[in-house]
Amino acid sequence: MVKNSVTLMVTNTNNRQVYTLVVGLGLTGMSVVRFLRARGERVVVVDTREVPPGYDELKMNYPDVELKTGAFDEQLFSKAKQIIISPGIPLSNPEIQSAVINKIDVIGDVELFAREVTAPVIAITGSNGKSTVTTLVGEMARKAGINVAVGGNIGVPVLDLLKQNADLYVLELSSFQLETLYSLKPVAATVLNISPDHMDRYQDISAYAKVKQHVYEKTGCAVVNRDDEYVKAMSECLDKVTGFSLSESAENDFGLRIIEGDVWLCKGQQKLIAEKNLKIAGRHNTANALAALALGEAANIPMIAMLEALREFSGLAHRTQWVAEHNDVIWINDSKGTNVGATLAAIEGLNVENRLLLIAGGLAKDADFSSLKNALKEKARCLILLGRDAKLIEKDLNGVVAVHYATSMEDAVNIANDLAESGDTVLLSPACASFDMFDGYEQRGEVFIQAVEMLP
Ligand code: UMA
Ligand code: ADP
Repeated sequence: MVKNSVTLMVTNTNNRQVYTLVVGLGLTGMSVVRFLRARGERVVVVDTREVPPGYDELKMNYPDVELKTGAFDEQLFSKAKQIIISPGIPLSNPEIQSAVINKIDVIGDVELFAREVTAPVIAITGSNGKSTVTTLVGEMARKAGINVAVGGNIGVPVLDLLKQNADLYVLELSSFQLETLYSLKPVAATVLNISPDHMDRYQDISAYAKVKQHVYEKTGCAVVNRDDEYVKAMSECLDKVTGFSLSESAENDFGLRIIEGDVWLCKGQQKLIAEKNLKIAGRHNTANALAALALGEAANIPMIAMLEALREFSGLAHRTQWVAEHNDVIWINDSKGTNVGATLAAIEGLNVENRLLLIAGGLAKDADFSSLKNALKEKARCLILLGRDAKLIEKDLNGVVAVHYATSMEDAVNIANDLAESGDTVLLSPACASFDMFDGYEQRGEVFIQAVEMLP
């Protein structure tokens, strides 16, 4: 059991305490503590979790930093000189709301980063494809010999990147992070696409899209998905725009052209690389490649290096990752498919008419699964559901495909193995978050892979 510890603090003349309040002690909160303590600032940390993830590190390395766990104490919020909020805490939280009313600066870690960074930044958001594009742009820069740092929502908190003293920063930003970011001026920024996600945190998809749009506000070049209605609407009032599309490329945009029977990624009329020479599969990944090229060009990464990186990049683990071929059945791990749009893209990227067995389910985040109906009708033989919200998925799909229930990932894999016939493909793409059964999507994917490897 952790002991809550708050001591009496010195107040300044405004009756405000001279401390910064760090809300949340996960990856972000811990990086904020490191950053602020390195500047000698006084820091108090709060977290509703009894034993937050950063607990041991804080006690070991910063024994002087006060930590209060459990229910938030409004007094600590209203007396802070500044509040740095972790992305997992919504701004609608009542203690945060009253701090805002009291005119206390409430910002996120990325805002602190933005106030500090001097090198150019590329900012990437969207509902799906963020990590793929962020990694790819990082690889492109590396190929060009640029001292680049890659992080953000992808895993390394942005403040930790500053130590690398990079010449270019490539950041994946979530909508949660964008809610508390005000002064970042990215050399290039993109909203890759918008489809429903985190509907348990936003009122509706428009509210969610509006937060994502924020990334374009101060950018030197807005990279815009011309195929996405939400993103297209965002671009109407922007100055410097480069588009990308899976249709024929307009003058200075990135797009596709068919040249002598092959599909080419092009800039305007200029052909860059044939789609068949990409290692990442599926049209959604071609869109990701086009977005990465547009972002890289805006940041002056040489085209030759970008194309070399594209030829080599084979994608990230847990994203439509080929796992095995077993008894003439192909097994694919798309554990990072954590919302309906991602799962739809994964299914559509497979050439499996009526030969698909989909394993899905977990935490639905208030999603509506009915947009999977057509793809499942066309491609799937059956659906194997697991996790807390499995029943909600079946309800939304309204009998469009046969449903089986599994009690664990191992059970799901065994059921799929029993049902699969020669030539079938089994895809794990849950369309849900994993935290009801796993530590995260990585663990869910690993358990799936292990279960497939154990098959007789
Ligand atoms: N939490 C509490 N009480 C608290 C603080 C947090 O219950 O006082 C809960 C949150 O509700 C959340 C969890 O703890 O469920 C983690 O929240 P956090 O803000 O402490 O998270 P960090 O460990 O700082 O990780 C965050 C991102 N997590 C979230 O936005 C939820 C990580 O993205 C990111 O890699 C990391 O910062 C570094 O920038 C993860 C994520 O799931 C991968 N992101 C969402 C997504 O991609 O869909 C947005
Ligand atoms: P994010 O970081 O936004 O979650 P990832 O690059 O990790 O995105 O990909 C997560 C999943 O989203 C993939 O497994 C795939 O199913 C799907 N996906 C990837 N790129 C796209 C895209 N451009 N459009 C739609 N879905 C995509």
